[in-house]
Amino acid sequence: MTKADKMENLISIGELARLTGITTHTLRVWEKRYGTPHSQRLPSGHRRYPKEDVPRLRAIAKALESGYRASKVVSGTLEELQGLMGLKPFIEPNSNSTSTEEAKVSSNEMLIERWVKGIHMYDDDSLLQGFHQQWNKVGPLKFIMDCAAPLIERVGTGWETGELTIPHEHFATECLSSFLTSKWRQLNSRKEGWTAILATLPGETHSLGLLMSAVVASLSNAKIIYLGLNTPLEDIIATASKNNADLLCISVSSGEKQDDPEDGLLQIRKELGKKIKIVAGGRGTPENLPEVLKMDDFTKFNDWLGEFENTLNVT
Ligand code: B12
Repeated sequence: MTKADKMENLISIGELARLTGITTHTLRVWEKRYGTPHSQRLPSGHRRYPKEDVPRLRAIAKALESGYRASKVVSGTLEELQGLMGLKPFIEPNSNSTSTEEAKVSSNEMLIERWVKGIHMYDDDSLLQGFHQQWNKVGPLKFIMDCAAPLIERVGTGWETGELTIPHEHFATECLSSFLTSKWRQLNSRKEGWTAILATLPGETHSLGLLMSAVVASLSNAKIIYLGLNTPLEDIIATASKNNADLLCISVSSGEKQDDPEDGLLQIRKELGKKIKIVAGGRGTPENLPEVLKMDDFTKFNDWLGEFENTLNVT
């Protein structure tokens, strides 16, 4: 390849930003922080990038949209990113039209109904395969928001109306629980960031809210200590203190058999140092507790985690 050919394959930072939707500022920050995308400098000092970087950076932009953190994806190869996200989102046309939105909603409803059919037939193979496919297609955050949460809701309604039995409900929650557990543990395999403890209060028997929180929290750099269901208050407090936790996440379902969540949360808040933030979610979470952040929406939780992480000064 001649020097002229090489130059023809190089583009400016502005052009790269235009082609990938990633701002020039972000591209510079990533190069400084992660060493990629790597630029060559012209004698004038201006940056030039190989055109071949465009598909990889588009894949990174897509992964960020799905909730992955920059630190997890910026250094990935195109193949790794495609594996992480599934190939399909990259070749789908970009459209914001109402009809596309409607089509998405109805196809999502059809998807949930297909899974409910799998639950009726106790077909765990097809259910788990469906979860994997959808996860790869839309990414973790959308999977939680658009698939897992609506499925749980739908199972709850099915149980209330008598369409689904208690064994169906147990079967569905077991399949989803094992799937979410394997996924958040995979995402959390890099255990070197700040520390988040995830737990439920004494008497809690519903775990899916906490598992979904674990998936979302795993998109950050946090090392997660997952205590799960029905944890005594003193153990939550001791674990958070001994491990210098930065964040404690509690999920409170609306199950009537648990101890009073307000008392539990107030006691934890009182005994933990103020440095440890507490976030609680789930429909049984009491309102307006001092210094307990109530948060139900996982997109907001994900955004909040990003901001919180910045205040901790970790990457
Ligand atoms: C799955 C399920 C079960 C499973 C739980 C399995 C498991 N491992 O979790 C099983 C079958 C065991 C079960 C048992 C029971 N259940 Co149940 N169950 C449900 C169901 C369908 C989902 C519950 C759930 O996981 N909710 C938690 C999350 C997913 O929902 P959420 O609270 O709205 O939270 C949202 C957000 O706030 C966010 N979120 C949650 N936590 C957190 C945390 C953070 C940090 C953040 C940021 C966000 C967040 O996530 C959700 C997103 O949509 C609900 C119906 C429903 N639609 O919720 C009934 C439901 C909770 N169960 C109910 C009942 C009554 C029971 C039983 C008492 C039934 C019985 N008679 O035996 C038993 C309890 C047994 C006991 N010993 O206590 C009732 C509670 C009613 C009430 N007000 O008390 C419900 C509402 C069903 C109903 N409509 O009557 N249940």
